[in-house]
Amino acid sequence: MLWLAAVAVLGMRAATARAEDGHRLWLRYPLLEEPWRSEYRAVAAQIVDCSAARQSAVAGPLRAAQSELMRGLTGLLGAAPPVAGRITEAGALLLGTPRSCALVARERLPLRALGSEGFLIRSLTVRGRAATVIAANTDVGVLYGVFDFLRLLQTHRPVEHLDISSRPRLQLRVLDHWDNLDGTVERGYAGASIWDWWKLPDYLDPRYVEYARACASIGINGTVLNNVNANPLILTRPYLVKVAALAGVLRPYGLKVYLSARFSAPIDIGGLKTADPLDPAVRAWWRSKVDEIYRLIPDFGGVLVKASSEGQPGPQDYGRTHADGANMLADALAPHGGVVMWRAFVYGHSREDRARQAYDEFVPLDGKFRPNVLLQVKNGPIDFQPREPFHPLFGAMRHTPVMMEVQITKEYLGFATHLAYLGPLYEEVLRSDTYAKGKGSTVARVIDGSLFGYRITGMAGVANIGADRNWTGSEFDQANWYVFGRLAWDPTLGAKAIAEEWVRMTFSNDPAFVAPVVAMMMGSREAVVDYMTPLGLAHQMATGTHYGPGPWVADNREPDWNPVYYNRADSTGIGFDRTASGSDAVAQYAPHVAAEFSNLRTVPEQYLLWFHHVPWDYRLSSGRTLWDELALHYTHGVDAVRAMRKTWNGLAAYVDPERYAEVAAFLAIQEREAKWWRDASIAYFQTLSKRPLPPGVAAPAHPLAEYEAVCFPSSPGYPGKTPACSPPNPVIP
Ligand code: GCW
Repeated sequence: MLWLAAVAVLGMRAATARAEDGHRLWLRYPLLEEPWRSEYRAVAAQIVDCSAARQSAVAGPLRAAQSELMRGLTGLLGAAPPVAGRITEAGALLLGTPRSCALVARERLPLRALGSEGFLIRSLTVRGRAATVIAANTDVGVLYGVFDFLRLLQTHRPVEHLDISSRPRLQLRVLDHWDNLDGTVERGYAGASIWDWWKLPDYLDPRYVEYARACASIGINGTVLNNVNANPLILTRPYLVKVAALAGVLRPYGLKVYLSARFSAPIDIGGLKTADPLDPAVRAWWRSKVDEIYRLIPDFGGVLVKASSEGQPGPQDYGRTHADGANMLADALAPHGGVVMWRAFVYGHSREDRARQAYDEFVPLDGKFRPNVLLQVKNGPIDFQPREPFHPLFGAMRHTPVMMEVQITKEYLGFATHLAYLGPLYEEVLRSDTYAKGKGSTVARVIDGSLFGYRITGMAGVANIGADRNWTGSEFDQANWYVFGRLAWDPTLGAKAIAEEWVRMTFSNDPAFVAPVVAMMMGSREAVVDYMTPLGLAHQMATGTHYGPGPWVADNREPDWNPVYYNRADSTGIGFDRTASGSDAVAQYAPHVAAEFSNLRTVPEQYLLWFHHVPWDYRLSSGRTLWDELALHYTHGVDAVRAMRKTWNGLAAYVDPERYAEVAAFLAIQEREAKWWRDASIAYFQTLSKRPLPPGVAAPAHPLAEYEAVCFPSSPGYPGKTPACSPPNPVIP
């Protein structure tokens, strides 16, 4: 009981002392107003610690669950509810598994279908008293149930007559940290890495527990600690000891640890002359390395591998296939129950169309992978753009589990300062229909395994987390971490409903705040698409940093690093012909989808320039020419940001001054940069289209040459690689 009391006291102090700096994410648990406080008090009048063996005293998910419940209720209700070993009053909260709690066992609840992570929350009568039971087959299921129950309270839902059961639809729900061992984060915009490798394993930053709580609260159950552009040192003994210490902190929250493995590690740190996956010495090295890892971390999740991709070493260096490489690692991991997440992000520069390559390389290998290999495929065929059609590998791998990788960090969507809620992006791809087995073969059904019967399923999100107080570099980017977890738990949930949950928990339940903010979030990603890459354009960002517009860039060594490679704009028109008259990448989709995308009349306009090279005077569904429509989209994007600013300006009364000011300042940055994007893009494309701007569309503020000269001596997320800039010209935006 003592620790419960201690947690309660600490929780209360914390709630009053801390400024609203965003650190508490969606787990703020502010004091509820009436009538909710009294209503919920009646349902949460008592916590019953029914674990006969006092399992809740042992560090683990059950203790985490009890402690979270106590923390949440203390904050929300204003006082810690009493804890007792048995039910003594109405409004008891009972949590446990049939094994940990006899009272739960006696209820004979329908738990079987919940699997090892699902939970049930039910209002019932126990020993003549009204009670709410949060039950699961496992302790971690109970933890997820507690977070769900607290979510109901935080969002003002009725809780008197509950009958909820929930289980994750995907097995691996993982964050991929692109964190380097020196503390930098590739494509990270929230400060340094949260992993303090220098002080590990001796010092365990309290942040690790906070991170684990936040992940568990949205069902994330795995974390890849290091960058896919991997430093092999992570696999050396000193680092593995640090990893084991971290794993110990994360374990009670159901989080498994994974590592990115560099394919050449046998050479880099093993002293071998080769990393050929068929070489017996190499195979033996990996087996013993993996055995060593499991001796230190018995529940280690497995490895993530970027190989033969973007300059990383891989099996192709030895004339072997991706399957040869993945299977070698899979064989080493299989005896321990570990998995290999093998990335399909591959491209070679000489190709006519980079969008084709992953499909061309991997489809012939379908069925050749070991059962513990998952192919990790980005949501679109190029690279986390503001909008891409779904990747053609979804639906094409019938015998190899395909998991989806999305980017939570906003490398291509304005870094941390642009407000872009990614729920609609994730939802759009999850709901895309691959037609692999006829209508209804959505990407969600591919990755949840129901379409092809995959035995392992998963979704990965490239984390947007760093050491900034608010974790993600901005308040609204927290929503992207949140929505990723919720959709990985259940890809059929709606982005809008999730946004609403998040707003209510993070800011306020006041309808006068919730409605406009949710609307603003739901439109925000489309605004970015409009001011950066409308109508199916992609990869128009400045080289390397990916900060700001660079549609004119043509001087990169590798053709497919150049925006002009993607926009293909010339005097006749703009867009990448991926139909049969061009690269024919469209043929990689199922015939129904290919036919829709190939046809200029049926291709959704949002993908128009992704699949077609279109004359400037081509008439769109609006009746306007492509050129006019393009200019209007850029302009709408800027207008939408202006509207977001206006909305936010009207909401100061509902938000604490700290967070209000941050969002307001970032929206001002976003407006300036959106205008920069619009102006620079229009200025460039107009030199090719040679057409006047439609009425109502303002001319760019500066001549093209000025936009082309913009160069930044440094920018975040691109450690050590920022291009030389002389003289630096930060005049625009
Ligand atoms: O989007 C690109 C990024 C790289 C990244 C790569 C990948 C980790 O610009 O920074 O490298 O994708 O996904 O491997």
